Amino acid sequence: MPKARILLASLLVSAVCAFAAQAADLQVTVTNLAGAPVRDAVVTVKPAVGGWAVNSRTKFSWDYQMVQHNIIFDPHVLVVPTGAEVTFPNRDKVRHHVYSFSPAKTFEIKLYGREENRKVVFDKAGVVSVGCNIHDGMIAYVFVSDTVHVAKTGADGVAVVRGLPAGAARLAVWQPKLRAAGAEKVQSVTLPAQGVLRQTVAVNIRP
Ligand SMILES: [Cu+2]
Repeated sequence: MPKARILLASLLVSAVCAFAAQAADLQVTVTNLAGAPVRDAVVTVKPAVGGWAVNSRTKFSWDYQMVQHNIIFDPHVLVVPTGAEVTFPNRDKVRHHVYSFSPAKTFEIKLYGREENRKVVFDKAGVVSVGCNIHDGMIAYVFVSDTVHVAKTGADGVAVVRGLPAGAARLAVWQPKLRAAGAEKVQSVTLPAQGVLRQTVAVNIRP
């Protein structure tokens, strides 16, 4: 290999390494207007340059599962990558009839009983509202994400999105009770080359 090409190759390697090393984490605290933490808010970050879309090898670290127990769906908000297969196990003694009319995924799992498991593939990005035909109070959401840069807030209102490239990005916070178009609040953010950027987003939440 000519020397110039070796040099170019090693420069490329170091450029890739530098890119990999230069990644920041974004820690978002979501609160309501009174400053109290908001759980089940989904934080999505879309960098203007770079970032990763989900693909068939994407695997989030949690189960793609929405359990029914005590006549509720658990979790209330489930985040999955586009294309994920979600199971809906029934752990109740009563039967449920799970459905959605959402454009991102319209489906119906007809009456099924205890310890029975059903699967649905979520092939389109978007928010899918899930209900039960028998129990009106049962409601949950499958947030189908086309980006890997996504996280959900816990009871402390905190979500951390890791491994983000430096520069301008679009930060979106979605929560089912958020008072805004699409139940989403969007703002721009500038990510550092490394370290943790902490951001608080206050949202108007319906009681
Ligand atoms: Cu039910």
